[in-house]
Amino acid sequence: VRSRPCVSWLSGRIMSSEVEKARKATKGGETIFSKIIDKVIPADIIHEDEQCIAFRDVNPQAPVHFLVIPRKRIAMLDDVNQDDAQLLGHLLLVAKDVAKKENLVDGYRLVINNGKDGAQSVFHLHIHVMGKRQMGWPPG
Ligand code: TR5
Repeated sequence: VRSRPCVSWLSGRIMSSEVEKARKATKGGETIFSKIIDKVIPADIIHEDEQCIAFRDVNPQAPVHFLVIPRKRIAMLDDVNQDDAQLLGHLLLVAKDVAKKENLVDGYRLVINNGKDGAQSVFHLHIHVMGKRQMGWPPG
């Protein structure tokens, strides 16, 4: 019986420092994003309402790169339930509206990293919105 070759999805790829950070990140406690919501630390906030805020990513992966995050402390997508359905819809609508304000007329990419394999480094749910460049597929 021939054994199957072991394929590593990371082989042949460069693991970015962001991914390395994500692989070490752990869930629990206050995050840097709570401090941004509470205005304890500064961020370039481009949208605020009663349910969420949007601010520019400090390490942008595209000419326009912002994050939409709920004020409610939700660590990751895995933790949402039916009670959060309206909030999740709201986050998507805000992502679309802010993308329009940012003039992303030729399209944009939304990303939610969930957990270690998803390369999540900050355990406060967030939607990445990236635009003003051609995205590739599949994502790394
Ligand atoms: O890897 P995930 O999906 O968890 O994404 C976390 C994102 O948060 C990364 O794209 C980081 O660049 C971004 N990030 C991290 C910090 C930060 C931030 N964006 C804006 N402002 C930030 N501050 C003040 N501090 C951070 N540690």
